[in-house]
Amino acid sequence: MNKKLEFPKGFLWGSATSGPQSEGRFNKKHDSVFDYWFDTEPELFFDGVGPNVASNFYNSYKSDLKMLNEIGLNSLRTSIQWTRLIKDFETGEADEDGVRFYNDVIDECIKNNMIPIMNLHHFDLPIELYEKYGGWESKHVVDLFCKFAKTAFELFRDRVKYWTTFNEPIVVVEGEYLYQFHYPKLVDGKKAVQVLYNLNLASAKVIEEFKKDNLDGEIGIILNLTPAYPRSDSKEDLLASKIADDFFNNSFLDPAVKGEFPKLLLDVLKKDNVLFESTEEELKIIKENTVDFLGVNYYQPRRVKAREKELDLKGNWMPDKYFENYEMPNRRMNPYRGWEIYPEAMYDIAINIKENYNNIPWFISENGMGVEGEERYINNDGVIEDDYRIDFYKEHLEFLHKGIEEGSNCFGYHTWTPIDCWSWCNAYKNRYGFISVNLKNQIKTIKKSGRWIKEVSLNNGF
Ligand code: BGP
Repeated sequence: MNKKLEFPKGFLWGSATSGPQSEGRFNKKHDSVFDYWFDTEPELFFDGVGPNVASNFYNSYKSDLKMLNEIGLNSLRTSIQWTRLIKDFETGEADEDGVRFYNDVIDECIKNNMIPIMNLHHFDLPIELYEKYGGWESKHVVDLFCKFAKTAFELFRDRVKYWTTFNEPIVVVEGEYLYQFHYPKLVDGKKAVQVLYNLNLASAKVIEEFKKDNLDGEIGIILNLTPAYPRSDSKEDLLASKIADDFFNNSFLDPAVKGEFPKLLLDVLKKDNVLFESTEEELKIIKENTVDFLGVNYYQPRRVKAREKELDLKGNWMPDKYFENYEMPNRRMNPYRGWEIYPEAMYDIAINIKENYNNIPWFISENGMGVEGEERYINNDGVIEDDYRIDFYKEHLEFLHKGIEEGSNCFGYHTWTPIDCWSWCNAYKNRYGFISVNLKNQIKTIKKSGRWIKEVSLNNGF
């Protein structure tokens, strides 16, 4: 029998969701870019399902949070929607119903013995701010985001002790400005780089705001790290992989933890004439306002080789100029999501943070496996037997544990996601939850993995 894996005392066992993916649009005074996109092009969303109802959390948070307590979670991350909390974006004035709702959610979390971790941005920019100012292209929007954050801190900081500024900010850059998987689906390298900078600036400014009051509590950022693995040890492949790592991971990781951008990335952007516009004062804010902790979302690695054929960019700029992705022979795949499964990366991430990022406190803030058609696995008692998900988690936890044993400062493991939720353009195609949702009647049922995580959380290991 395998030896029991024991995790550090006080380890967070939990799960993550977001406002736009769980709440539904009920009583929301403003629309986010995703609300707007769905209203204008519903055919782009799997089965035509949008964010209108999601998993109905706005109406069922009390019973949902009770269920999460029932499956043993001791912590939960969700996000406060800018479009729900704020009535007036220019002043940061709060909406009454938004305040009531998030107050209740926080209180219910605590009542159910779960530490709330509150995130401030999960791809849900208000559409008005895109239309009026160009969204994250604008530094005025950076300042409006700080006003929203300030309002949230004033209202909820007495009970919320862990905050994060952004979830996966690089996805905003990739989805909206490079690879066309989020609205407005532009392909514009120069704007992409400015947005990358502005998001870093926004995170640092919010941290500055948070630290002003000298109250207790900690603030971090959630980054999706997709470690780049080079095809070979050739000089060319290694350089390609380093540039990919710098663009997709370190462009946020370095400023967040060390207060500065990776040098190689700056050199490349300068050489190609696409460096962002910055001021001395802003760079000082970034330098001085680094995170207290890191959240790491890990799903898949990136396999990289040097470019074999030059890309025809037609005058545009793309980071892909410097590398190509390739398919690792014999790789394991999640066929539903099209992502490689490579649990070993959990260890590599743990050691990278330990050795190159001051061994900063960090936790896995998302890890999970989306599966289509889970009804196939319903047993006679009506429970989905998702053994594949349990195996996936176990394997990833084994490699995480190895990193912790070697001294990496990891304080928790959150899966994506507690209750099957709405996943952007994939809508409800792939299910990730410990708890399933019947979309016809919103009935929620604990899956086998929900029973499993309860044992793990109780035993602080498995
Ligand atoms: C992460 C996002 C989540 C969630 C998850 C699953 O990148 O932070 O919001 O959606 O991925 O991915 P997907 O929904 O694309 O299957």
